[in-house]
Amino acid sequence: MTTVNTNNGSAMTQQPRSKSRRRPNVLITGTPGTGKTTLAAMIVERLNQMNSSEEHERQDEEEDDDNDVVAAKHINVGEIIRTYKFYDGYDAELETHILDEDQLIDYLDEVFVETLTKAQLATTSSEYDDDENEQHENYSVSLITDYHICEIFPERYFDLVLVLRTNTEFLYDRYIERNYHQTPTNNSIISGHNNDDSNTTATTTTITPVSAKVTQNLQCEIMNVIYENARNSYASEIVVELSSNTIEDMESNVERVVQWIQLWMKDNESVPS
Ligand code: DAT
Repeated sequence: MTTVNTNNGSAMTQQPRSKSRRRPNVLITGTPGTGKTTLAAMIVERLNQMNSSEEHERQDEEEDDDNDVVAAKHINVGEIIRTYKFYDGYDAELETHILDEDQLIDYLDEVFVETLTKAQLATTSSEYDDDENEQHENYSVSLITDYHICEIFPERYFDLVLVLRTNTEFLYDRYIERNYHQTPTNNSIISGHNNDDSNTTATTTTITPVSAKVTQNLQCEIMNVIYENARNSYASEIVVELSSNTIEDMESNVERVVQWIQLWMKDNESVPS
């Protein structure tokens, strides 16, 4: 069993091979703003860069045509929901759409099943000619999925579930940068209004209003909501918390996840499916 230590002292432990996957799938979850999308994109970029260099070395040796093989894909669930409008109403108080889970899972099932099926086809090489095999090889990818709700996905999708954790002071600053605090002007808190009869000059100080969404997200992080949901939805051995407060944390998380994926592949390559 292989273990990679994380930046908060916990460990990412190697689990037995999942079905016929040749590369592991990872879910990155956590409260909005903890860095899921950024981390997922960085992991995918790193894996594809590494894979591309290995491929070029191999092709140089074989004097083969240029043919980059993708090792990982980013499944940005929020973007998919927005693109295909998987909505089931709108919550005005939280200023957010309500997710249509059924439509989303139907869509993702196709992505995950198609990926697995094509990877399986690639392993039964005798049935296919070389060109076709090469195409199927392309589908032996790690799907790096990011979303703030983790309990809606079938367990079988993932080999590792990472829960990003961020101290609320960092999180609050990120929300301010994202303009999450902006609410209609009638919600603004105005103080220090100084107005007298002889002079119409007034001084006003506007205090940044905190929207319901910011409050809810900060509470969610304080109460460990997403970590608890992840622990209740997946085998506890595959759920790992990662600190995501600083750029250094982000870089070390990329390294550790990439290292974990490489070890997973090494440990599983000789195991029959
Ligand atoms: P999420 O996908 O969890 O909503 P994000 O990836 O969009 O979060 O990141 C939100 C912002 O925070 C974005 O401007 C990048 C920044 N950020 C993410 N992770 C960080 C980290 N570990 N340290 C500093 N900034 C980070």
